[in-house]
Amino acid sequence: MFSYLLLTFMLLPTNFSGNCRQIEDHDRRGFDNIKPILLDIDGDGKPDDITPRVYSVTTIGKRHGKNRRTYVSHWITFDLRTTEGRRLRSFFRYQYGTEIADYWVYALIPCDVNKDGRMDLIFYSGDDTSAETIVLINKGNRFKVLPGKSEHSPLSQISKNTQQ
Ligand SMILES: [Ca+2]
Ligand SMILES: [Ca+2]
Repeated sequence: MFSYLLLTFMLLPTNFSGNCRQIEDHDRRGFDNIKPILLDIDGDGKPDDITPRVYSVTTIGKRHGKNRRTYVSHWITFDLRTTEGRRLRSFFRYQYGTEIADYWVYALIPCDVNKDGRMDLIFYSGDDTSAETIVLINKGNRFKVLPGKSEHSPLSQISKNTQQ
C-alpha cells in the first residue's frame, strides 16, 4: 500500500527550489511514521533527535438548531532534543488534515536556507494532487516560519479519490 503511494510520488515534481536539495522519496513518510528524524541541528557534528507527534483537535462549532457540529483537525508537531540534552518542544505545529481528508505524507529535510551557518529545516506535506512546503529558519532557540517561502495548494479537491 505504502510503496504504491511512494511510486505515485516518484512521478510528481517537488516545487521547492533554491540552494536546497530536492525532497526525495525516502524523505517522505506517512503520518503514522513518527520515528525520530536524525539531523544535526546545532552544528556540533552529531545527529540530534527530532521526534514527530500527531494529535487531533476537536473544535465545537456554532449551534445550528439543536445540533452543535464538531470539527476534527489533525496535527503534527515536532520536538527537538540535541545530543547535549537541550530540548525544544513543539517547535513547529502543522495541520495536515481534517476528518474529511488528510495529506498523505510529510518530510523534514535540512538545509541552510539563509546561509547563516545554522541548519534550517524544510517541511513538506502533500498528497497526489497538492502539496505544501514550509521553510523553518533556525533562530537558535526556536524556529521561525519564513514568510513567502511556503507554497500552498489547499486541500480543495477533497473528492478527488472518487473521481476517475
Ligand atoms: Ca547536533
Ligand atoms: Ca540558516
